[in-house]
Amino acid sequence: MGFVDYEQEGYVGIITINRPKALNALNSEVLKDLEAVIDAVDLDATRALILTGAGEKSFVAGADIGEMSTLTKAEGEAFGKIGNDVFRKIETLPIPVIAAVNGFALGGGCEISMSCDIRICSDNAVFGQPEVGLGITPGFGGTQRLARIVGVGKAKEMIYTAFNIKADEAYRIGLVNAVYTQEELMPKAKKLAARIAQNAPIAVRNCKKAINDGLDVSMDEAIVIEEKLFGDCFETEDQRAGMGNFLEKDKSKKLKVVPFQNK
Ligand code: DAK
Repeated sequence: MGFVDYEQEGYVGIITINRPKALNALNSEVLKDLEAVIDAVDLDATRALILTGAGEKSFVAGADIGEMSTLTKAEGEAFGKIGNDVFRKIETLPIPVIAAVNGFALGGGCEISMSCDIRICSDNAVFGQPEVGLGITPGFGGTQRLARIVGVGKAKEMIYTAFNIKADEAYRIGLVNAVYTQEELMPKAKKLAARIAQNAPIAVRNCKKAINDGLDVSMDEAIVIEEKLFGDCFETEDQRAGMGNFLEKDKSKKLKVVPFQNK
């Protein structure tokens, strides 16, 4: 559809932002297409998503500066809301999302990668929050998510200076989990997604929810969230099959997780 492609490979869905002439910059049309593609994902048949950008140069080079340059305050707020809604949708999707960052991830590009659960990148990737150089603040969650991922000091340094960092530095500060060559990036992303998809889907979903929801509250409240989601796994076919396989002591037998079932 439009500026965003979707492919399904088994239990894994691959979303590609496809506007390479503008280095996959996010204008309102791209954001609307992205939202529609995410809304259309069959969550009963998909256990992990990969988000990437078309072409060899850029993941997402930020929000569309041309479109933003003429916005009024009210339009800027409306544009920010479309972006924030989509990013939050990615962050709170029940299934894990892997950002396969294949080049520039600047401004809104860095921010969208941070709304994903896991980031891996190619060795030509460049991350940064250049907004203060454009007279704005990172407005798609950058001031919030970067500090949570890399720590307050490093986030403030990156945001205040607007310096970009390369893949090796992104790895060093924990912004990405791994760096691969460009050729290796998608196969590695698919392998990681397939590994996640092999596991019990209800348990994986509950882990995502426990981690995300727990980070927003005190440890006492977080432990209660964890307890509920732990208990929720019991009596599922996944739990019975997973534990049953272990107890049968039959190592030749693979874990037979059942397809996700809406309870
Ligand atoms: N927007 C629009 N077009 C872009 C773009 C962008 N962010 N980035 C690149 N392009 C376009 C270029 O204009 C160029 O188009 P043509 O001239 O060919 O028509 C084409 O992509 C190729 O780019 P370059 O010719 O510049 O390619 P180079 O290899 O020389 O440079 C670059 C690549 C990534 C270093 C450079 O393009 C660049 O600096 N791009 C801008 C990066 C940037 O500053 N990104 C942050 C944007 S600010 C908000 C919420 C969020 C945000 C804003 C508001 N609210 C809550 C309201 C987010 C803001 C941002 O993301």
